[in-house]
Amino acid sequence: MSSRRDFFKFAGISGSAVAASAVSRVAMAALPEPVIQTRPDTMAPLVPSTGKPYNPVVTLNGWTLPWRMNQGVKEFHLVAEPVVREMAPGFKAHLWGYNGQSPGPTIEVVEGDHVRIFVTNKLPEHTSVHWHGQRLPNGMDGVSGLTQPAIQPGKTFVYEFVARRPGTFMYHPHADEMTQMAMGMMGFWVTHPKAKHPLIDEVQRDFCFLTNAYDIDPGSYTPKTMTMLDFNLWSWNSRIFPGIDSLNVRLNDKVRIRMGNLTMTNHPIHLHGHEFLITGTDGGPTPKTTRWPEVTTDIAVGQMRQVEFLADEEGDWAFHCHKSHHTMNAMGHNVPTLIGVDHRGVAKKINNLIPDYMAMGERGMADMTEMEMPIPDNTAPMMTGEGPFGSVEMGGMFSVLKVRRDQKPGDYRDPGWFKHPEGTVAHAYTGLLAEPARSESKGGQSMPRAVTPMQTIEVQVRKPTSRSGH
Ligand SMILES: [Cu+2]
Repeated sequence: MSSRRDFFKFAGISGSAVAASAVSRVAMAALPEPVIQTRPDTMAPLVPSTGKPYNPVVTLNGWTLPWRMNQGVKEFHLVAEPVVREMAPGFKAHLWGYNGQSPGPTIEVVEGDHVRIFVTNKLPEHTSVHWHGQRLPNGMDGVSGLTQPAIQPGKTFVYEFVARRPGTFMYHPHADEMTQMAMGMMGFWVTHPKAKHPLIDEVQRDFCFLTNAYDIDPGSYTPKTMTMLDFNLWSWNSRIFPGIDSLNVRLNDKVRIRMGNLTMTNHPIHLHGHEFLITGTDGGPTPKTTRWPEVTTDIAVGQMRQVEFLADEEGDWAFHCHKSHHTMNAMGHNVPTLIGVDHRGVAKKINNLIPDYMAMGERGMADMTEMEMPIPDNTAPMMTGEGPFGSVEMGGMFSVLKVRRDQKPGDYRDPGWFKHPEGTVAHAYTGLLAEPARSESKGGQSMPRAVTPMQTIEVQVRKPTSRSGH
């Protein structure tokens, strides 16, 4: 865990690094020191030491950007730059981000705050920052070409506005968006209410993260930015399971999770063991009359969702995107389904030619996690994560909500795996097995069986190939 003092220690190092770049030392002197984070860990919430008090958020595998008060104005300094992000232990990606990480740091302010954000561009191309969901003067909206000239490499721009409404927001470039978002440029923004708000409850734990996606070939480091839909890494805050930290809470904590989607597809985010309410969107807190219980909420592209629940069930509860391909890491999709196909003979023949060849999937894909298949360097295994009962067979957008009775107040370190009370874990049945009864009812609403046996039809599907083939 890094403290505020550590942040400024980093700032000292990074300050000189920035000054050495294209931005002149004189110009930088008037700006707040840029604070750089070098670690992908979930940092402790940044408790405000200046400005109005609030309950800070926990950014999953991320951190909050410190600010300085300058005559009543909250000043932040974002540095857009190439970064190396560890997406999971043993797997690093060369991304673009802000202040040393992708995503950039979370910005936390209070409703009514006068905010000034300096944005220094250390990318090889121009950029801008759009403050998604904010009420602000049109010229501060960050759409390059439309509301401002783009920020050229080496230049610093200033954005300034009053955070007018409380809620859950994000920021991202509005310049060469396709490239810059595919490279990981984005960040979270939370505006806390200035006083007790009728639609914003106090919570003990307030988490936030962005969903993002990358297409990085196994063994390589840089995302393919032309990919439109077929990404191979589905991440939360540029981390993939088992690299995503668990969400640790105390039994009976009121918990809020804020999520934003900056990928190219929707994500139905699903929580086990609890029901939640949608208490906010990027449009603000939802009216109480619109809230109903759910266990999955679909977050469309460009949307934000804020969910809340009482963590009143102890255990290790899975929390993940419900698109099963989004809980897998890098894999090829152009392979046929081999379930039920006995291809052992073929595998043996291929093995004679290619010793490392592995025939996969005749009993499903789970075998993949058990076999030690050789993979190129710097590649995340397809499905991984070791749990107390074996492989979790998950990757990508997957984490665990850990609800513990004995979590000490104020201590939200990972408590390890849940110790299940005796007799509360599903187990192998060892008694006698009766033949399952097959329903063959002739009455009621069941369809009568055909008198003559139906003709067996074999379906052959052939892919259209060249015209001469048919
Ligand atoms: Cu998903």
